[in-house]
Order: sequence, then structure tokens, then C-alpha cells
Amino acid sequence: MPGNRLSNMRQSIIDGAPETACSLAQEAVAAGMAPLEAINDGYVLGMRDVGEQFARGQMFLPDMMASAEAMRAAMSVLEPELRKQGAERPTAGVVVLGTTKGDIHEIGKILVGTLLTAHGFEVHDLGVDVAGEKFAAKAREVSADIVGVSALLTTTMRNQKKVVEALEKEGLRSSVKIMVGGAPVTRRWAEEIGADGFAKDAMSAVGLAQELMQKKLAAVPTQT
Ligand code: HCB
Repeated sequence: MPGNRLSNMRQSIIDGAPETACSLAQEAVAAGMAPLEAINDGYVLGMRDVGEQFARGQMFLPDMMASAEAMRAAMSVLEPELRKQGAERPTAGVVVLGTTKGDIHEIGKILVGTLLTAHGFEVHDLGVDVAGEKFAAKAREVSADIVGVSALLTTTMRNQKKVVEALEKEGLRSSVKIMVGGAPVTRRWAEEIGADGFAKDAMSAVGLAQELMQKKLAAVPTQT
């Protein structure tokens, strides 16, 4: 039964069917399925299929938009469940999150934000198409520990570097860790632009954020 449910979830994304995606998520929550299992082993697999079909020219932009809509519908049910888990813990760190300038892909970023919240981080999501200066201003406003930058296009990846530069310009680089991600992003790219880390998926982003917090706290001189 859970196997069937997961494959139906995956299919609802491929079909671009928000109502089905939403009701499957509601059923899963009612049946006690872990929200993370539904996301990772159901819906995200559908999104991956959609990307592959689009790349092969077997799917077109309106279909891809319908799939994204279905993903959002499922997340509207699963995200509050994940948040409940995070609300019970003390703050693990403050994160400012966004997708780079020129880029409107948001699903991966939302997943990262949701999982960070579920693991006790305070997340400020700036949305999509965000300029470096805006990341820096928000980081200052909320005293961010970490800035997380998403980019899904090879053309907008380079704007991640502009975020690093904006934080440097604002004099925040020594106090704010930077993590980058998104389908075309690699560890090597992260190193090249001077970011502190790269995460290939939302779960790794949580591990990385925890690691960066430890490094940050270890660097703070202790008062005697
Ligand atoms: Co879009 N698109 N798209 N798209 N799109 C991609 C990204 C392509 C790879 C599809 C392809 O050709 N195979 C391609 C990019 C090619 C390239 O540059 N190499 C592409 C293209 C070309 C375009 C347009 C240019 C199409 C057009 O208009 N002709 C256009 C660009 C618009 C723009 O941004 N200016 C476009 C538009 C769209 C939408 C609007 C239809 C829709 C986005 C809707 C939305 O987000 N609200 C869309 C979608 C859905 C996709 C695919 C199918 C899925 C992306 C997605 O949500 N993946 C994608 C194909 C693909 O990626 N395989 C395709 C699922 C999430 C869970 O994965 O990688 O985003 P993720 O995030 C992971 C991971 O990377 C990491 O954790 C996340 C969670 O596990 N992570 C981070 C992400 N950010 C992080 C930040 C951190 O700090 C740490 C970790």
C-alpha cells in the first residue's frame, strides 16, 4: 500500500495534477506516513522524471508548470507537518534563503527551507529572482548565520558569486557562512566562487548547515 501511494504521488507530479497531489498528501498524513518519505520517495521522483522528459523534448513548458503547481499543492499539505517538528526545538541558527537574480525556480529552495525549519533553523525565505544586495541587506537585518543561495540555470549560477561579493562588500563575509545549491551547481563551483559549502539535496543542506554552525561557533573566541 505505501509503495502504491508513493508511485501515485510520483505520477500526480508527472500528470501535473494538483488536486490529486494534494489529496494523496492529505491521505498520507492521515495514515501516519512521514512527510519526508512522501516528499523524497514520492513527489521529488516525479519532478525528476519531468525534468528528464523536458530535456528529451517529450514534455513542454506548460506541462512543466503544471507539474510545479502539483508539487506546490503537495507541499502546502506536507510543509506544515514538517514545520511542527521544528517548532518543538530551540533555534539551531538563522538562515537567509533565496534563488538568484534572473531565476524563478523555487521548489528546491522551498524544500531546503522546509527541512531546515524542521531541524530547528529560523529561515527567512526571500523568494526568487533575488539580487546579491538583497541577500546582504536581509542577512544584516536578521543577523544571519548562514545565507543559502539556489540557482537552477547555468546562466544564473554565476549570480551566486554576486551574492558572495555583496556580503563581502557589506563587511559581513566573516560572520556569515554561505552555502550554494541547485541542479547545475557542484562542489567545485562552490569552491571557485568562495562559498563555504555545497549541498546536492535538501537533506544534505541540513547536514551542511549544522556543520557550518559548528565551524562558526568554534571560531567565536570564548570569554574568560
Ligand atoms: Co526549468 N529548467 N526552466 N522550470 N525546470 C530546468 C532547471 C532544466 C534543467 C530543464 C532541462 O532542460 N532539462 C533547464 C535548465 C537548463 C540549464 O540551464 N542547464 C530549465 C529551463 C531551460 C527553464 C527555462 C529557461 C525554460 C524556458 O523558459 N524556455 C525557464 C527559466 C525561467 C527562469 O528561471 N528565468 C524555466 C522555467 C521553469 C518553470 C517555471 C516551468 C518551473 C519552475 C517552477 C517553480 O519552481 N515554481 C521549472 C521546473 C519545475 C524545472 C525542473 C523540471 C524541475 C526543477 C525542480 O523543481 N527540481 C528542472 C529540471 C531539473 O532540475 N531536473 C527544469 C526539483 C527540486 C527538488 O530539485 O535541484 O531544484 P532542485 O533542488 C534541490 C537541490 O538542488 C538542492 O536541494 C534541493 C532539494 O533537494 N538545493 C540547494 C537547491 N537549492 C539549494 C540551495 C542551497 O543552499 C543548498 C541546496
